[in-house]
Amino acid sequence: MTLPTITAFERSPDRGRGLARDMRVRWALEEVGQAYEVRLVSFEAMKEPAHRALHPFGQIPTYEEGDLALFESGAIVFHLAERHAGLLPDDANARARAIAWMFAALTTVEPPIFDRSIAMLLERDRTWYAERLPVLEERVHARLGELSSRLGDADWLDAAFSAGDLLMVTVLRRLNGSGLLEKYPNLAAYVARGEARPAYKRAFEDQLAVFTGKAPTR
Ligand code: GTB
Repeated sequence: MTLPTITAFERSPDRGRGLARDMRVRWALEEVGQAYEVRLVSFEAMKEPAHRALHPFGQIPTYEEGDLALFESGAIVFHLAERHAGLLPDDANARARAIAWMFAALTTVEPPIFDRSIAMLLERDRTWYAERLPVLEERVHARLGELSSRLGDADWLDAAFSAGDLLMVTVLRRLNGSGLLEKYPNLAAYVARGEARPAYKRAFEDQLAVFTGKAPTR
């Protein structure tokens, strides 16, 4: 049987820290127990017509399964969650709430976190950088404070771990080591809880192996 194939960076700029968005797809595949193959693509190849036929914006990750080709990490995770058990609850209302958390992760929490990262990565030499950074950090704090209040002392955003938590943890991970997440101990513990899941660890090791050139552990 042909396995689904995802694409990932041939050389990820994060040096194997699992910050590129193939990580969330790998994690979802591991959570549902679906074996997969990875095709590594260079920055040049991503912009070639062959890859753009899969991904209109010339990016990773993509997902191919039989005659289905998907792009957008959120859509891929949602597809996996719909086709396999383990990432969305059976109860219709709980399922709808988990999907709401998927959207919240990608459209409410990720944008300010991503904007801050991009500024730090690409805009440090701009004259307005010193003024802009605190504004961006304040936006991140606003979202973290709200999320922290909602999570409280619960383990996961709703009753059980779901695709909503998977996406939220991958989004918050980008703040690891920034000092921002650490101001919200329940969120830091939430991220650590996600990272402690066996499926997460397998996905992380596999993407790290691309960077180190070492064979994955299994
Ligand atoms: N909305 C799309 C999705 O969710 O799938 C966004 C996909 C996307 O941003 N892909 C990035 C990409 O292909 C990789 S993940 N970029 C190449 C390009 O646009 O030419 C973003 C990313 C890149 C690098 C790091 N890093 O090194 O830390 C982290 C995240």
